[in-house]
Amino acid sequence: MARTLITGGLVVTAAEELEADVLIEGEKVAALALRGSDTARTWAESDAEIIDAADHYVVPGGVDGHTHMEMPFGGTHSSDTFETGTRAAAWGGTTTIVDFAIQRQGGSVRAGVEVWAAKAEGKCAIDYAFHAILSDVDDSSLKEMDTLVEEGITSFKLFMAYPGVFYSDDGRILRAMQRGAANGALTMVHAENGIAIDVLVEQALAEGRTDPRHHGEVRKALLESEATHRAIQLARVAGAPLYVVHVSAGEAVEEIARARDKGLNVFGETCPQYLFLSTDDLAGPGFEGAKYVCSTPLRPREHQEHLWRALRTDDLSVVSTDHCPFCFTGQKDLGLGDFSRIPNGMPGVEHRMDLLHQAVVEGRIGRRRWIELACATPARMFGMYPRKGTVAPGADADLVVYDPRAEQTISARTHHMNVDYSAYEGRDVTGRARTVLSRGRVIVDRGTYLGRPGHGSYVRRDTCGHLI
Ligand code: DUC
Ligand code: ZN
Ligand code: ZN
Ligand code: ZN
Repeated sequence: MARTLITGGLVVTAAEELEADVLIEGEKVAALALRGSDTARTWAESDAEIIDAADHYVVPGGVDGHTHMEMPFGGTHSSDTFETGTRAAAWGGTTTIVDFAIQRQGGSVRAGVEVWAAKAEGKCAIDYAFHAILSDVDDSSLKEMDTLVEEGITSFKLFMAYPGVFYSDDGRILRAMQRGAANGALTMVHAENGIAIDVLVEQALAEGRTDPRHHGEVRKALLESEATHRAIQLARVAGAPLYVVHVSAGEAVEEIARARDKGLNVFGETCPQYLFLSTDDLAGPGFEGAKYVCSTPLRPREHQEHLWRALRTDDLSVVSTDHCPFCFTGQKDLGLGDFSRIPNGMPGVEHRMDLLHQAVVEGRIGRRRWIELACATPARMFGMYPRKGTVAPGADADLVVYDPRAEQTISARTHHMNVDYSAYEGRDVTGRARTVLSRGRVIVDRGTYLGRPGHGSYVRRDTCGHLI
């Protein structure tokens, strides 16, 4: 079996920081040994291939629990395929994604999963798993939930937004939550009052308010917090754990914090775009704001401090990307003259680890919290821990040798995502993945891509019942 030794680095996990060497055997981490110990000296003299990590961190590969590769939306598809999107993720030190398989209205949940499995099969550079989106909750889809959970799809997303497309009413959401409470699945909710939003969209367009910035104005923070509150109460009634995706409004954070203070199994996720971007970007010149159209929308800058505080207090527990890229030319411009036709979503899978590391550099969060938010908690939340999300004997050797001092300027000219703009164009960040391993194989090293489509394998996830 191939043996690789990562020497000289500072191992950082959610739990600890250790000056330790990491021995990899095949696809797994075999053992850690403290620097200078007899064990470490014995390893150094063996025939293991050496990766020098002096002056670097050795961290678990990132786990991005929220991506949308090749997602159909508004007559087009998000522009990254599983091949291009997972390659870009690898460049940025992310080694596992969880994408969303969509049940079409009138179709079965399984049919949606099969479509997504076919898109991903043989294409991925890194490991991948699926959540299922329920767009049509009825007796047969509820039954399907049970079998899918047994097959490793252990989380289901419901939309309180997008009437006529993905939307579920409260009764359907309650039923799905009840089923999840019974079969151990985690219910995820897109919490925005889509019925009310559609009224405001119609009024805005009728009044000639058609620019991208109106996307943010109609999708009001109050309609996010109202839906968040409602989702929490429904989850309480069902006795189900709840995961609220892409939280952006301070008022929604307050709802989650209140629920958590009561001891409820309610968890919140946010994304880099809500931490680093704002309605100032959405109000950019001309049609530029379309680059920043996503849902939930970007908020006024003052919301950012609420999100950062919640990341420190654990009222928000995960940072994922909601990576859902659409090209500015040819896709976003479908909404010229009508913001409601701009495909919703932003690129981000490549830069999550670095943007969050920038928050470490700036003293907003600590190093271990960085790994907890980006690796360990998403792995645990979605039933993949400790196989993913940590550096420990028996874990998959998904590892990143991270250079905390490397300077980079984010730009569409140098990124690897298949999209013609960067939401962070020109932003300087300190820190970068130097060497990335996926299940023991080096897939990125010092600016060279060494991975291949199909190396990434499907991860069958455990239930999330342990959260209760
Ligand atoms: N929000 C987005 O911005 N894109 C995809 C779906 C979603 O809920
Ligand atoms: Zn959503
Ligand atoms: Zn609290
Ligand atoms: Zn999403």
